[in-house]
Formats: sequence, structure tokens, C-alpha cells
Amino acid sequence: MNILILHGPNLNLLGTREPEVYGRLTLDEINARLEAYAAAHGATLRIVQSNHEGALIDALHQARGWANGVILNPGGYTHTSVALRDAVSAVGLPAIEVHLSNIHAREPFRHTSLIAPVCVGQISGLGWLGYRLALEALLESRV
Ligand code: CA2
Repeated sequence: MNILILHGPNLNLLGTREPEVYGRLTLDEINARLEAYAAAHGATLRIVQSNHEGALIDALHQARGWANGVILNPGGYTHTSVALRDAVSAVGLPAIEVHLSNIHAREPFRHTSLIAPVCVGQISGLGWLGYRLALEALLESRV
């Protein structure tokens, strides 16, 4: 199994601010945990973080023909990006949307995801573990 993991804008700042919202782990630490889990289960990850909408879309396009599934935390683009939603839909890969925080318990503008309707599921509020659970679901082909 080949899995693309996409981290959206500002997630490169994890571990530096707002630990009560996003946890204490840095993005590198989260990625290392996911790499270890994938290696133990015979899976290969391609992990991309970008603060740029187009770069996230390019990464999705480049996953065609390689990836069996996608895990994405679109960050703030979750609530705004028709283009990213169209890209997730266009590549036709099973995708799981992950949020560190519970977006439904936060400000009203975070309650709507433009991306979730084109994903097989959404995990929100479980911190870094949400990524690992999404990986587990894809690897077990539960999606
Ligand atoms: O909870 C999530 O994972 C979010 O996708 C995080 C986004 C936010 O816009 C979404 O509504 C929910 C923001 C990521 C910002 O990350 C930071 C990390 C450290 C310090 C400040 C921001």
C-alpha cells in the first residue's frame, strides 16, 4: 500500500504554539510516528506539507497511479477551498480528512468542511492519533 499524507497550511508550526488546541508534538514527530506505523505494516508513505493551495493540489495529482489512498489535514483550506475539494474528487482515491482539533466544537466557521463530502470519512478532535487511525483504516481497506 502506498499512502499520500498531506498537511496543509500552518501545520509546520505544530509544537511551537497553541499546544492546548493542537498538542505538543511537532509535525516531524507526528510524521515519524506515522512512518514507524507504516513500516511495521509494510506500507510506504509520501508525506507533503505545504502552505500553498496549488502545491497541495499538485501533490494530489502526482499521487495518481502511485497512491492507494490519501490522508489529508487541509488546515484552514478545509473551510474555504473549492479547488482542493475538486482535486480530491478528481484523483478518485479514497481520502480521509483528519483534524487535530474538534472542528465542530470550535468557531462556527470551522464547522463546515468543503472537503469532507468528497472523502470517505473524517476524523476530528483526536490529536495526532487521528492520522494513525486513518492510516489503519486505509491499510485494512475498511474504506
Ligand atoms: O484541527 C486541525 O487540524 C485544523 O485543520 C488546524 C487548522 C485549522 O484552520 C482548522 O480549522 C483545523 C490550523 C492549523 C494551524 O496550526 C497551528 C499549529 C501551531 C500553532 C499555530 C497554528
